[in-house]
Amino acid sequence: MSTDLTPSLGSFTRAVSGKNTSDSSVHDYWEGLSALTMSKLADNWDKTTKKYKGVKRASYLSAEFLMGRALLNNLANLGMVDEAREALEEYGLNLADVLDEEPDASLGNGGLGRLAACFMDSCATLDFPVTGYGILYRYGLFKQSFENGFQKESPDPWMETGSPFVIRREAEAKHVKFADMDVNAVPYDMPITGYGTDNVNTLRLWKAEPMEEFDYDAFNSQRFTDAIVERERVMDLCRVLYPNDTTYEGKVLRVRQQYFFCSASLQCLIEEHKEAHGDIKTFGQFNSIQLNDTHPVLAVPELIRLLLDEEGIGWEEAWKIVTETFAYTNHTVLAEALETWEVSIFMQLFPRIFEIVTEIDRRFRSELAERGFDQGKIDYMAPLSGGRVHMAWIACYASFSINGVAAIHTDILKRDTLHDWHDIWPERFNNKTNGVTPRRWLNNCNPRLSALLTEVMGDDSWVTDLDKLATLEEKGNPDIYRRLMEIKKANKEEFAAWIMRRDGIEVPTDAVYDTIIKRLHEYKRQLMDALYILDLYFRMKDNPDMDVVPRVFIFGAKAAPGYKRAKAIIKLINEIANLVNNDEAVNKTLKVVFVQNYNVSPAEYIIPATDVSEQISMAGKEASGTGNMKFMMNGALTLGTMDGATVEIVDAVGEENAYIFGAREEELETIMTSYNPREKYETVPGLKRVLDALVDGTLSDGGTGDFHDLLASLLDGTSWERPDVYYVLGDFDNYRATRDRMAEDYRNQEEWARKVWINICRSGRFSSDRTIADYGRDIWKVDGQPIA
Ligand code: AZC
Repeated sequence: MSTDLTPSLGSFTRAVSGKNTSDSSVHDYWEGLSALTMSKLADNWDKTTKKYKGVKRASYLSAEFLMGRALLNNLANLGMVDEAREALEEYGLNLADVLDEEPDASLGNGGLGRLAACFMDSCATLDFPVTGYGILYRYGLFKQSFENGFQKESPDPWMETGSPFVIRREAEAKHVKFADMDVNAVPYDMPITGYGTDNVNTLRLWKAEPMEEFDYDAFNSQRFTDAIVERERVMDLCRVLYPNDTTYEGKVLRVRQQYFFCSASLQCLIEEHKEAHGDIKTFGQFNSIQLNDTHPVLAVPELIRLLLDEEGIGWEEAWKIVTETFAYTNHTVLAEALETWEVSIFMQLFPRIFEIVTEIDRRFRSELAERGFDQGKIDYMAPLSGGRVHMAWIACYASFSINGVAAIHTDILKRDTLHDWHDIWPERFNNKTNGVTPRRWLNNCNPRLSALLTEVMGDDSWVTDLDKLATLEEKGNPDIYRRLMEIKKANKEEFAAWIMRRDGIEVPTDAVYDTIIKRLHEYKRQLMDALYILDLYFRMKDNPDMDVVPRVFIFGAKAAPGYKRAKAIIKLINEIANLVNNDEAVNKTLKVVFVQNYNVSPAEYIIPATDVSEQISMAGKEASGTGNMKFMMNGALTLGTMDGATVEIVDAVGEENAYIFGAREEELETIMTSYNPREKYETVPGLKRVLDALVDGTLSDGGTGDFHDLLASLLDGTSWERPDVYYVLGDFDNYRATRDRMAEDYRNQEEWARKVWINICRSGRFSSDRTIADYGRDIWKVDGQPIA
């Protein structure tokens, strides 16, 4: 049957391929369908953009937006999925294959960047006048592959030939000046469609270009290469996303990137504000700017600069506007992530900004002195101290709101990381527990479960009101439980087919899928997960009759290229996978799968298929986590520590519907003062054997010495670090017992499914719609502005 879309899909595909439809490739169809989708949203996008210019609005400044793929999300929001599927079938194609042609937009490292993407989705769905501002990186996060079990990085050129979902807006370019170069900042806009609304919001990503296409003087005077080199230097600015979510390399370039997108975004906001309201002095009444961690904090001195130097207003007035405008979100308590920069970088790149920071510092110091603070405290908290600029302190001083991303995290900020700030300005502090969008992370990635929820509810209103799932809980019955397990099984089959297609790996589907997917970090303790698997392997070898519930252990993780120990852990997991998967005595029961190049779109296959969600960070270290929420919505049970938002998940479902283990945050400080990992090594049954396997020839690190170092980090520490700072060996025994118990519980399918149902039905509060409604009401003071 021919549908409405068939002829236009043909036209768009011909237009992008320059071929007839039968010679067009699957990729051409992806581009054609994407272009067709853009044509459907264009008018509403334009309308929305115009509407937002006149109202109280918010801007989300973020160095990272981990958007993933756009086509399915846009089709779903436009209600076009079925039509698109049918139209493609007319041309002999299936939708899944076409969707798989789209490269992920990986303009982010991990949680922080993906959160920004979920927020964009919720803002659009709530009709909130919120625009995202970031950087159009040419290369997103590196592509990961495994060579001999070692991580190898290669570039990820995600839009080398353009992207159908990114529109260049040449006419709105801005001029960003550095002491040593002038840059043309060209905005590239991405439409952000919402679900059940006509509004289309915008994510604006800035690209750095030379001011002139070419330096003709240089060219004419034979300095041809100089002209090229200068061009490349400017293009370098946006070339790459720094592949590290806690510490930073390439400092000068990193600071340049930060200033670049902050300046361009602010120029744009000021211009639009003046157009709509005339008076620059009301800027703060019409604009809230959320600083996504410290990366965009240069927006603070830059706004002052623009107000002083371009708008001609005085310092007092400018500072007032600043403090009405900015709000700061902290995403981690890891000390190494609080950015500080050598003052020399500021002096070299932008002396005027340095002058302004110096003045902020002077005023801050005198304000604190007036409040009676001693010099030591003032020096510690000042924006400028020890020859460095402290970005987090600038953020805390300038912002009217400071928030953490889960209740426990905000408590730790108040009590510990930012307690001096909390002492002075307690009213600025608030918690905004993270959330994830139920469109991408349930409705689109898990159509089977979504159909069941819609059927039981009688409509799909849960997609935009996830709290409604709570009303389904009492409808749980053996039939629903059986269907939940069938859906999970079907999702496992889909995952298995995908990983076979993608990496040629075979996985059984009649097993517990037990998953850990997140950036590789010692505090996240993927190592503890790996040690468990090795221990289970040895136990099974010792007891051939041991009755073990079949398990597939899934890993997905990238390590920062310079993070040696994290890379050693990747190699270790791959070695354990080798050992287990190739041993006939266990490989009918256990399978270890390390998914290469973990990213947004692999997560969309992995999460719906997973039974067990591993959230095993050392308590107090994971600010929130958002994977934990995605798993919960998709019916995985949490195996975790009381950390981040897992605490709130347990609060929602009850400890009896989750598997919680390990030392608590409040006891760890005391525990760690007398902790001796060697004692665990000697006394916890099985632990010695597992740890010895790292260095006794059972597992090979390819002669690098990496496993030796790994073991030493657990048992001996280094000159700069105590042993086992993340308490891996301390929590191991409890983790093992809990994980074993969990696997045993899986045997009772109906009881398991009942817990799954409770988890799904109580996941409402982890929708990013709830989070964004909280930001909108408490921080930004914005309302829905529907265009229709
Ligand atoms: C992450 C946190 O580690 C994670 O717990 C949280 O869920 C996420 O932010 C979103 O708030 N942090 C980062 O990705 N990066 C930095 C620099 O904190």
